[in-house]
Amino acid sequence: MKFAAAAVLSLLPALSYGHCIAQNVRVNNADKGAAVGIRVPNSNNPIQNVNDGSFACNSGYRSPVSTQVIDVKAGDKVGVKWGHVFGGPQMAGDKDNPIAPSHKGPVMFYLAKVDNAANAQPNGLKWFKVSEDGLDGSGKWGVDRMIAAGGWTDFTLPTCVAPGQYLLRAEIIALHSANKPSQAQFYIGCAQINISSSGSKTGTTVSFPGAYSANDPGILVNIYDKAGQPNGGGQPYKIPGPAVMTC
Ligand SMILES: *[C@@H]1O[C@H](CO)[C@@H](O)[C@H](O)[C@H]1NC(C)=O
Ligand SMILES: [Cu+2]
Repeated sequence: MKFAAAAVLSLLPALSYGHCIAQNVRVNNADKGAAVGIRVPNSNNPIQNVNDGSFACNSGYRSPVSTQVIDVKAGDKVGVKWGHVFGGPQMAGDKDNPIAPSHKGPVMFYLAKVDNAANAQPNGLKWFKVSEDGLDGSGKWGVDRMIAAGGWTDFTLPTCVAPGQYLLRAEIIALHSANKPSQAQFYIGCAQINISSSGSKTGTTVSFPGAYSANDPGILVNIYDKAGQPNGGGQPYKIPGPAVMTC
């Protein structure tokens, strides 16, 4: 019994956090497979410092990192799958898969042009936003829609985006404790994609780290109403970062 109790106790911290990991890519709903064309961190712990040196693409990847670059066309629906741990659930019936439902917040995608997506270093790149999904009028968040979709977050690649190789940065911010400084949780993963397109555009570019401040209104924020419901309290939610590019 002693051993069993200790084993249960040692599981508790992992169970109570309910974090997540970006781990698959799909194109027009075709799943490319686990850790294919995406750099998957070993740990599901969030980054909480907006100036963290790994804020662009996370760090501590599962080995070997995929050398695949996924072909996509402008106008395609591109998705990233999130799970509580690598593979999805941590155990049978895991209620924190794909992420703990408490972890309300926005979902975003950014692109950065690179020479070779298979081995591009994520730091020092110029990122532009291609998608964002925050709080809707019914009090539902991007994370709620991610959970409803079984961990998938998809967006449509703008038809006017310039062709070439890119890192695709998928990001979720969990805001359940974000009323206190440095308690917003950033989950980040980068996919390796090759865009074919007749377009020539990018959006307003920013740096990671650098684009966000710890006290941005979408990062230091109380998302609860007076009754404790995580619906934004009737206030619109200001998604961090630049505007989504337009064609
Ligand atoms: C990227 O896509 C173009 C157009 O389809 C193709 O010619 C090129 O070989 C691809 N590059 C990589 C690295 O996949
Ligand atoms: Cu968490």
